[in-house]
Amino acid sequence: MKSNIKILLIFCCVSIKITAQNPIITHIFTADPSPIVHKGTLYLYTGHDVATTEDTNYKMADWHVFSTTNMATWKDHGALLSPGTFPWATGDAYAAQCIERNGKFYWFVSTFHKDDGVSKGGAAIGVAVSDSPVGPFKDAIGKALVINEMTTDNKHSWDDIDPTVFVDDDGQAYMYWGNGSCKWVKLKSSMTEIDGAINTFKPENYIEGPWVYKRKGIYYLVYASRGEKAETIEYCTSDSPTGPWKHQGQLQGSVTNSFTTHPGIVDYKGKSYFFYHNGTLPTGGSYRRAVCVDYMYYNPDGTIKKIVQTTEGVAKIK
Ligand code: FUB
Repeated sequence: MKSNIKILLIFCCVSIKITAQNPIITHIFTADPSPIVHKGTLYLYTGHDVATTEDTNYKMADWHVFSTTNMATWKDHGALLSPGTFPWATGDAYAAQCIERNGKFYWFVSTFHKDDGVSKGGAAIGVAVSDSPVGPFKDAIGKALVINEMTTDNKHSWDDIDPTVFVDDDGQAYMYWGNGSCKWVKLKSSMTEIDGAINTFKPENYIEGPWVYKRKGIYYLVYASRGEKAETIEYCTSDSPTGPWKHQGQLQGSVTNSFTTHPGIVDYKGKSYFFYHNGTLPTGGSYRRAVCVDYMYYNPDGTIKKIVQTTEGVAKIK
């Protein structure tokens, strides 16, 4: 009897200590994580690296959706969107973010435009829409929301990437994006039309991958920044979604074996989580990346403690 209790106690301790592992997705190469919580489930939208070990640039076939309710086991809902969904696109499937508004799910993606009568090509932003977080998704507009010709502050053709969309408490939606500079614009409530002029600014050390959100009255702009050898993550805060933004310094150092890293932030079941990618899967690298998650901790004044990257990941929750 006594030994049964001992076994039970050991079992309880082991199960309490169970953690997931980093990377969290291991059966395919994933990048550019974007989490949302809907009806008690955390949905994670990612890109999908399909470059070979010999390739020297990104090859990104499609976007996947994963879900979890315990932060340890992840269901792959498959490649629910690809550049092929957008008749105007040529690929690849660069960073994207899906958000819910009024029961519809809007998946803002960055990909590349065909050289046609509308654009001469280059990176562009599109929107897909669905009634469910796991699709089916269709092109919401039938054309790109942003094309390369709409922003001219950078000369390179891939500056219109990495959309992040945030809806403020008053219902006003904002989209931020950009490589080389951060751009923002208001969106109409349809979520598929731009409202007014595009604005451009350069947060300190900014490269790409903005992620904007509001928490306890503070607006946060988190982004991939210029590190010594590879990208790092820095962030700014503001009391307005339109700035001015106060630089708050580095949030995460470079990641292992990948030049890029990319922030995705969410609160779920009482804890704050920071998603990113690295290149640590076997045969991984800068073009064969893998999504990870670690805890994120706020100070009482709303500033964020530096992210500690771990291989054990976060604890399993109920
Ligand atoms: O995944 C392709 C590009 O690499 C993304 O758009 C950037 O944020 C960087 O992660």
